[in-house]
Amino acid sequence: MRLHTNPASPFGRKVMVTAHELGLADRITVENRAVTPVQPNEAVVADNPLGKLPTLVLDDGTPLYDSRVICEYLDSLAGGGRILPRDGMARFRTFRLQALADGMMEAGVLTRYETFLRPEELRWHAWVEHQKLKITRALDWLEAHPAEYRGEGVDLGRIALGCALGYLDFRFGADRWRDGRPQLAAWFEGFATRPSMQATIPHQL
Ligand SMILES: N[C@@H](CCC(=O)N[C@@H](CS)C(=O)NCC(=O)O)C(=O)O
Repeated sequence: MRLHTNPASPFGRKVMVTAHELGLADRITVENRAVTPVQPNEAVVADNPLGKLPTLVLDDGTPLYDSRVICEYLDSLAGGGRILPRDGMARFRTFRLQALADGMMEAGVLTRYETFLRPEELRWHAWVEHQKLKITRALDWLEAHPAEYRGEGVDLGRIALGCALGYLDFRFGADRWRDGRPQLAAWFEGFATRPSMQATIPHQL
């Protein structure tokens, strides 16, 4: 399998952390790509009309996207039920935590595009402020609901959350998300030591 990704992408990291946790990382050839919404990469577009990372290409040439689909595929390849409870509310709580973490990553990536990529004179400050407020509200909710992510083992919700918090450290360290959030900070301190997280620390290409 080939993975179009980038070491700075939190969604790409989610896929690679999942692959490491499932013992599948050595079956994936990483193809690092530089993409932005205004600079698509031809090789990525050939496999995914949206031009987004991550995109996985199976050995028979079938492309899979987005990160949620890829992570579910990897779980099924590893036998199923490894990082996603098979049924019951536990399954939907895991999906919900993933959705919350993905939303934080999305708000972070959009903020990054708006503040880094968009020409200064075209920037919309209120829009950035409201993307950041999404992240703040999500962090506050997580601090108030530690039972949603604490506990033994690893699942897709926790993987996504680890990648979202790692992305905040990588791109928005000055915002100090740990301040006033000791439960979440303590959880991340432990989760970040997992070999899967250590093997995928974000960096610029
Ligand atoms: N929902 C997608 C989000 C992926 C995403 O936003 N990827 C960014 C990189 S972190 C991207 O490819 N941006 C380029 C673009 O939007 O054209 C997923 O879960 O994979």
